[in-house]
Amino acid sequence: MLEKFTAPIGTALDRFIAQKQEQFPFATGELSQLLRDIALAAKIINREINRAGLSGIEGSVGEENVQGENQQKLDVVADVRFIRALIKGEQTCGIISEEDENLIDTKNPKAKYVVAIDPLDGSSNINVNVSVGTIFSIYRRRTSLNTPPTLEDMLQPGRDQIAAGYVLYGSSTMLVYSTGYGVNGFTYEPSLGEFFLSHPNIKMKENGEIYSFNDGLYYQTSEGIRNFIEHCRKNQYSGRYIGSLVSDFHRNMLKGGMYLYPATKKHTQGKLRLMYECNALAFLAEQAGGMAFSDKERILDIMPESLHQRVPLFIGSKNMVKQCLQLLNEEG
Ligand code: AHM
Ligand code: MG
Repeated sequence: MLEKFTAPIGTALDRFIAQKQEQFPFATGELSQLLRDIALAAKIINREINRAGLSGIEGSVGEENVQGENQQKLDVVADVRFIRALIKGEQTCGIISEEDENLIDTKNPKAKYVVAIDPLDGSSNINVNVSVGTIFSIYRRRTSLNTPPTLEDMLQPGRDQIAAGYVLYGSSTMLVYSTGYGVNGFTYEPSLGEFFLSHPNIKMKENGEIYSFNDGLYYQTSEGIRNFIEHCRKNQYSGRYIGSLVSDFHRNMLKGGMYLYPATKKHTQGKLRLMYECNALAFLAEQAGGMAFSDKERILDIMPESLHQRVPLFIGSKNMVKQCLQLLNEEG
């Protein structure tokens, strides 16, 4: 019954969240409030991104983040805004973020949930006005209420996510999320300051014809990966790579396709982070009927070992991912 829950196109996000909550007689409303907090953070970040070029806050702040990458100023802004919205919302006891080395204690020990975020993914694209995104995963804490959050609360496998989603700051701003009963997409109407349901119950085609891969990495990858790329080329699939994971994933989910970031000579464990990039998108991919693997293992089954762990990512239309994994296996 829950699987089939839909609302008419045009339903406001707040109303959608409330209607969905009504389906669970014992729901306390805390997750609903947390989703609203995330939507609020998305609106604030959206505002900052839209005025980035004008306000002079565009560009690099000159510091490096914990990944050793040059941090864009908007990364910092998005990080601060997001964390503040979650702290004020009081539903989150702990947060991990791409921009922060350690677990953040929100000082809300009564809160049931922990959140993993990449506040602004693809931020190297900001200076050239290309779409970027926010990625989030929500888990129920494992330690007792009224105690500080610990690593045990954060280092959970992706299959235990309660909800996950992303915000895409593109030609329109969209919030796409799932609480485990399908994937729904909401488009932001700036003049009303509200998200409205525009893409109900998104399903990913089983056979995609788009591959998203940084072709410059071709000779840095394994023979199996090169064989898969050759397979895509021979079949005249379209190569589409924005270099902004949320945007590439979003397009592939709507049109059918696959994104891959394998292990390379430079990034021997892959480049993308399990906790706040791969898990959320893997959750959405599976909810939409797609697939997400890391070499041999399902992304959602990986037991995380550290907060900023990287893994190879193969995600998208089921048959494309299977074909890729088969060629990787044949490689031996
Ligand atoms: P970021 O979190 O530092 O922005 O890095 C993640 C991004 C993804 O959005 C994108 O798909 C990938 O890195 C692009 O990497 P590359 O430039 O190596 O192809
Ligand atoms: Mg990122």
